Amino acid sequence: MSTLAVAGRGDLLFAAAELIERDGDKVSRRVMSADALGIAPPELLDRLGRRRDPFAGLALERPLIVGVVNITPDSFSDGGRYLAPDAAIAHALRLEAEGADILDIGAESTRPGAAPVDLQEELRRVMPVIEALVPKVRARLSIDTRKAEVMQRAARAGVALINDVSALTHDPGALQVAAETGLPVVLMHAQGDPRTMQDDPRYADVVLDVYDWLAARIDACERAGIPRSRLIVDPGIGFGKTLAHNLALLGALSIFHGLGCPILLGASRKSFIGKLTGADVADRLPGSIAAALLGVQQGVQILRVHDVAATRQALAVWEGTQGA
Ligand code: HH2
Repeated sequence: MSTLAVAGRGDLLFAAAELIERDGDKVSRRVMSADALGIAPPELLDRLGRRRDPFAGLALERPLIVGVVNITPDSFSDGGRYLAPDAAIAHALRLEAEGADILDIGAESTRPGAAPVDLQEELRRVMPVIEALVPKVRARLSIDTRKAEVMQRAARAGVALINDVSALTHDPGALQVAAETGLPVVLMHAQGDPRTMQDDPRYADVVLDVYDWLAARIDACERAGIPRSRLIVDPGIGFGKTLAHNLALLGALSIFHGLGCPILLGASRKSFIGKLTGADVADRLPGSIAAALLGVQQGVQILRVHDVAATRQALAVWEGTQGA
């Protein structure tokens, strides 16, 4: 029996795949063995199978950990703890020591209901922390922002990655600025704006809608001069999604390999864990680890987490069993 090696990885072999075709409201699904996949569009097979290029000098053969640094008063899990620059810098250094490959620095909460932060305030929070960390850390720095000017200033200061939860749609200048920086970009799916996104999110088929939306964002980026090899996709767990939507996406993460980009998963401490278990945000580490492992099992290459040491340990056990 032949297997399909996904994303150029010898450890990510699928014996079967589901071929899904959508035409308006009509969706056809066929589960087929890897031998029979020749009938799938060649371009799709190429995207599924092609080895992912390293980004920011990081290879993607084993999962990478992004540690979250929130310089905000109101983030859903750690708001106010790292608002002072020294506290944010110390936290970032701790996450690096715990094994973070990337540190994602953000100064605007995008939790449900969060109010937007104005440009000057975002710059005032984020730039001193980036400037202090650039000469100090080996880990790559990522800027978590929706604003073109923040992207530009952070890029000049030495960040290696742009992470935009609006996939370069929020700020009309973001596509061009991101292209000019030459940096890799995380395109995250969100439905609606943080303030209202949880009001009544609806999809025809959440997995296919998120997939098609990300495919359209990749096209827009390519047209703006950002090649696919510089893009990372993220289904945006918790961003305009009900519990059922989040669970459907988590169960179908491997479909996003069809976009031909590395996949980032941000499930850490999110509300679906609370909804499933009743755990408060401070007690969601076990559920976060379960979600992270569900992701890497489906070939997710990048995990965005608050608890780096615990995730590192879980990955070490998972990786240990992979070669066994
Ligand atoms: N989630 C959050 C923020 N940024 N970026 C990506 N790519 N993917 C995510 O899932 C994601 C993200 C929300 O988490 P956090 O930063 O801890 O909270 P807040 O937005 O309240 O600051």
